[in-house]
Amino acid sequence: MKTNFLWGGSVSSMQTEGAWNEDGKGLSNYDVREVKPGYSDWKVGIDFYHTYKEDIKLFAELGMTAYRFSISWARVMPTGGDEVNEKGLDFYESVVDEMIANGIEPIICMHHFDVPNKLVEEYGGWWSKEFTEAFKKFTVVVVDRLGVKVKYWFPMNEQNALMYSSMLFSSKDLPENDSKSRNRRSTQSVHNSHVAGAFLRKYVKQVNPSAQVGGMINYAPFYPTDCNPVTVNKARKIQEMSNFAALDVIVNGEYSSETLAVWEQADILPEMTKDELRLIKENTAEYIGFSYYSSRLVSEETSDDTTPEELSKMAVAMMTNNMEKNPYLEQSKWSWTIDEIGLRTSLNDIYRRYKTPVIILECGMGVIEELNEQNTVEDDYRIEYFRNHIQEMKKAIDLDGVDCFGFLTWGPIDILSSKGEMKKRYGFIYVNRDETDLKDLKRYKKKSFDWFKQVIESNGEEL
Ligand code: BGP
Repeated sequence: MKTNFLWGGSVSSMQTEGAWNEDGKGLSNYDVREVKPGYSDWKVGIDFYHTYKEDIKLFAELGMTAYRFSISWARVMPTGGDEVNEKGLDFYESVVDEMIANGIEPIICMHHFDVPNKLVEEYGGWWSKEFTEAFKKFTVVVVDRLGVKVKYWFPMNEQNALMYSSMLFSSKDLPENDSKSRNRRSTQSVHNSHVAGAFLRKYVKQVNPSAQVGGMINYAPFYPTDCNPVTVNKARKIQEMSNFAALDVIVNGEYSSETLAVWEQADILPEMTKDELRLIKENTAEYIGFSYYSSRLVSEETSDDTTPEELSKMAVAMMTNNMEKNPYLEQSKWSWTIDEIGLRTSLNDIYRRYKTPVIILECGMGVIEELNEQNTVEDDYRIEYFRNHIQEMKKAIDLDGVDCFGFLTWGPIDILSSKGEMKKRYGFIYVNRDETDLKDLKRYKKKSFDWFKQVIESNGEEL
């Protein structure tokens, strides 16, 4: 392991910050979302907006050397128009300063699915050119303020999710049965997001040539359930379109021939100008970040339609805990398979194809937990989970020659899940609240805190 290997954690703005209507923040698409019974709203999160100094102290005590977070667009630009909220920028600058003072490298993800709601009302989502232009303005404002202080940047969380989802954001105006229009919206969203991502990389480098600009996807290996060549080819094709279609553009600056063929066949090619394609080609990623949670199965019955709408059905199956069970693997309570060898496979798949340094930006397992009488959680399962995953990562580095420069866990401190659950806990630090009762929001170290601290101190030697 390299001596400057980054160890740390990742979060997003809306899952942590709270302060939903404070200091000039505008309404985001999350603030206006319907809250289903048993889930939390997004108003308080874990109150990081007010507790960041104490939280960063805890992260420093844990030994973390990197922390990846996102910028709430509506906190910085309340309506997504030209108005800038200086207090929002001040907040992020203080967070960055605090991290640097504590020896923690900030890694900024500009966009983690939360946007000013006004933009959604006006333009719908990523398929709109106006929306994409608004993102560029947001980028300029944030990079002008933080560009010289922050070394690691990337534009979007799990950029391939744009491929999966025709829902980013409102598609209410489209008839249910009009799948061609939905697919076209997805491919246009994908393309516009690549334009936006390339713009961010270009602008960051302009402001700070020594910064490192990357890209990020969610990676899952797709295993064929049998050796029938039909199944094997389906798995390959789904893997190609789910994982590599986005990475090819992010890292090589070009759409793959397979992506273009699939889109052409389905008559869903997006509009792409020469200038946009040049921007994409000239501003590729210097590192690849990915989130890793589980592997997936492809069987003979799986559809080999790899248009965005079909791929999104697979992603939805995962998010709704409806995945096919792999008989060789355990699953979490949310039916996500626990597959540490899949992490080694993923690292190899990505590094061999792109020969570009990689960083694991999310990894973890959601668990229902309660504080015991000693005000801690005996989370031996988390220790085991991370021990196994780190061991496999080390094999990828030491035995397979992968250039991996960091391991960041998802939610090093308990945060709201992507759907707004508090019971799905990932952290080394327990936060005392549940879905609807905010309690006192106090932080408590779990047993895994000391274990991960020792892992970092020994640079991955003592597991
Ligand atoms: C990733 C998202 C995160 C995060 C994580 C865990 O896909 O980038 O926002 O929440 O998944 O998912 P969940 O919170 O649903 O357990």
